[in-house]
Amino acid sequence: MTYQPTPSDKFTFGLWTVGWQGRDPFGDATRDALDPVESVTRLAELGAHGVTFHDDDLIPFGASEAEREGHIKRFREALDATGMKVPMATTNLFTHPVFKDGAFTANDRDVRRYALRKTMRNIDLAAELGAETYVAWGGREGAESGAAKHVPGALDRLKEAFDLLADYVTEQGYGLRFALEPKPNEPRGDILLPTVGHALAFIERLERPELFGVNPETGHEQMAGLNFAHGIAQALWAGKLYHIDLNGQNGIKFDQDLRFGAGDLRGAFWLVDLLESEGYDGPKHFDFKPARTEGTDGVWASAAGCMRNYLILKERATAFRADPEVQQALRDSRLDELARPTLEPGETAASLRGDRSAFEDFDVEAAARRGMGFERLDQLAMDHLLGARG
Ligand code: 3MF
Ligand code: MG
Ligand code: MG
Repeated sequence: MTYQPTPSDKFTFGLWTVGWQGRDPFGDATRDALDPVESVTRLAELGAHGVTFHDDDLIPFGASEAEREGHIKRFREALDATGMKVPMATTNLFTHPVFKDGAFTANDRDVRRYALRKTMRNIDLAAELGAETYVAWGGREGAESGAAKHVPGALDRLKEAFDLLADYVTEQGYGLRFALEPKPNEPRGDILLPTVGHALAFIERLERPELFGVNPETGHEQMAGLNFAHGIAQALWAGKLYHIDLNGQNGIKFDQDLRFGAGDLRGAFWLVDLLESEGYDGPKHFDFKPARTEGTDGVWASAAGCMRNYLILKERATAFRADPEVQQALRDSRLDELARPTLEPGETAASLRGDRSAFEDFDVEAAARRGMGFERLDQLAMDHLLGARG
């Protein structure tokens, strides 16, 4: 295996990822700005399928209409020359100080109206460029202190914003769906819709829930100590995994945005196993930050590493599932029984109550003594992940 990605792998990168200059809360930029055209070209050479962007990644904030057109034209030309796609776009509603108290949920009403207009303008561009997904990460929608934000009221405003945007894409006839990106904190002390579960519940309160899914990010769930693969599994189960942000994170700490495969490697293995075995066919989007210790070569090396690690893990997960000993171990652990409904077809609460074998004659102690075989199963997975089998 060469682990050489091709566009059919559907790997995509945000312009802001490889373009990150290494500025952090304690230090200045360590790299020069990257021209989006160069990012498109280099990522195409590495085997990516496409790029994604925030409005301000492509068109510097405050650019005139003529400058805006110029940036879009050069970008389009690079896409045409390389065959790169733009499956997703998003809005920067967090960098400019005007958004310091949020965008769709800012206490200031004029800021909220401005945020909606900024978003609608970039939705038009996203649709023109053929995007299918519009991501919304509410990085500044939150608070640092209790009385500063009336959360039920803020959720009303968030619903109002998304209902309006859904009406807008419907009226315009754009084939766009929205993907909400949860994050527990950073940059706000606490962010609204902190986890996949919060976002899924919120979506059901919207007027057009079918237009909304989630864009979970590996590190965002892991910052809250959650099992990312479990969150993704629930999003898939709900039919709501519209997009995904892949990266690496080492446990509960600041948002590390490591390249995919770095950080929690076992978590990454189970994630790839899930995406591949459940047939997720959307873009595999990397939202990482090449470490600020790296020069330009290191940027491209870490982008290549994201894709390479995904392909290695895909190979390992496929070998794990195909291994006859694993298949036997799965049966020994009764995964086939889990797939079987608990009730017989047509069975009711009354017939269950009438089944003595389910209760009166059930040997609770014998069932309690059965081993589950999970340790052996997990060691087989570990052997595959470490390349010690198959
Ligand atoms: C922050 C993020 C964001 C979102 C992006 C897309 C800057 O932790 O993950 O990246 O992914 O805004 O909406
Ligand atoms: Mg992030
Ligand atoms: Mg993200």
